Amino acid sequence: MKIKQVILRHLKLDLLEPFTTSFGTEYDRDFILVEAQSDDGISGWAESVAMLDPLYNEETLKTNWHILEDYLIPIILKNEIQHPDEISEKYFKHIRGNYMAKAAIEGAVWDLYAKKQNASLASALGGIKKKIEVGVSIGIKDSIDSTLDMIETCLGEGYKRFKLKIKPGWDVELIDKVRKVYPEIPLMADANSAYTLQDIDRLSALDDFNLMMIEQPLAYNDIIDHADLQSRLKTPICLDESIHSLEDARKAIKLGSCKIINIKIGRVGGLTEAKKIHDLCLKHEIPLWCGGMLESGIGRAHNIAITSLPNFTLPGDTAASSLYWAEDIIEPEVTVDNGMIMVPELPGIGYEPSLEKINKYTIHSQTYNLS
Ligand code: OSB
Ligand code: MG
Repeated sequence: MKIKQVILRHLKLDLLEPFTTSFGTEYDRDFILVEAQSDDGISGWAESVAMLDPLYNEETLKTNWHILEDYLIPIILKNEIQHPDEISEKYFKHIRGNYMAKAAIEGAVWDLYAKKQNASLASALGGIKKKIEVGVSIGIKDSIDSTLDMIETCLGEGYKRFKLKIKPGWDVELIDKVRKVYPEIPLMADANSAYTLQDIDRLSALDDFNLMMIEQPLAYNDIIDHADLQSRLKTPICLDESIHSLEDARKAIKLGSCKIINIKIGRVGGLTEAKKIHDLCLKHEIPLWCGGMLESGIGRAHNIAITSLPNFTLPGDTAASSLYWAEDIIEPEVTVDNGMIMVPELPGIGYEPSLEKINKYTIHSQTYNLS
C-alpha cells in the first residue's frame, strides 16, 4: 500500500452543551482530521483526539500538527506499508510519546487498508460483535437537579450505563442523591485525576454506592498509589489517563492498580496497540470499555469498530452524534437505538465523511505530497 497524499484539516465544531470535567470546561471542539489517500485514489480517515489545551494529557492540537507534519507524515509518504500493524511496530517505534498524533495517522491508514480489503474496519481488527452497548458521560453541572434531568433523558433513550464526572466537593452528595432516585442504574464516576491518597475518606465514602467503577481517581501518571487505593476499596478502579501502552497495562495489572481498563485509541497510540491491550486484558480477565474524547463522527466510527472486539464487555462512552453536535460530519450520523449501536458492515469505518460539512467546519488545511 502506497500513500501518495495526506491532508490535515483543523476543524471546529460547537458543542450543543458545554462539557465540564475536573480539569475544565469545553464549549467547542477543535480537532485535526487526517485524510490519507492511496495511489489508487482511495481515502482513509481518522481524527486526532488531542484538545486545544494540555489539560487531559500533555498533547495539544498544535503539538499534534507539528509531530504529524514534521515526523509522521513524511514516514508514511516514504514507505510502502503492507499492513497497518507495521506503523507502530516498525515505522513509529523510535518516536517517543505523541500517542494521539500517532493514532490519528495510523487510524487513517487502518481505514484505508480495510477499504482496500473490502472489509469493515471492525472485521479487519478482528471484531465479532454486530452491535455494541453504549453509555453516556455526564459532565459536571451547575446543580444536582440538572444532572438528574440528564440521567432521566438518557435513561429514556435506553443508554446502558451512566458515568458522572466528579471532583472534590461534587462527589459524595451527588452520588448519594442520584442513588436515592435511581437505586439500580449502572452508575460510575470519573474523577480525571482530581484526588490524591489524602482524600481517602471521600473516596471510601464513594465505596458505599454500588458503583460499577471509579475511573482515574488519582494522578494522570500514577499506577503506584492507585494500587494502594484499590487494595482499600471494594469498588473497581478503572484506569484511563495512566494507560498509554501494552507495557503500561501489563504493569498496572501486575501491581493491582485497577480491575478495569478504559481504552482510548488516541491515548494508546493507535488501533494496533489497542488490539494488543485488548488481548492482554482478555488473558488476565480485565474487562474493557472504549472511552471517548468528544469525537466527531469520524472518531466515533473508529471507537465503534474497536468496541466490536470480544473483551469490550462493558458499555463505552460512544454516545449518539446528536448528543454533542447540531450536525455531524459523517453520513449517516451515529445513532443509538435502545442503548445499542449497530456496527457498520460497509468497507472501512462504514460511515461516509461529508466533504460539504467538513469544508464548512474547516478553519485551516494543509496538503502533503510525496516530494
Ligand atoms: O475522561 O473520559 C474522559 C471527555 C474529554 C476528556 C476526557 C474524558 C471525556 C469524557 C467524555 O468523559 C467522553 C465522551 O462523551 O466522548
Ligand atoms: Mg476518563
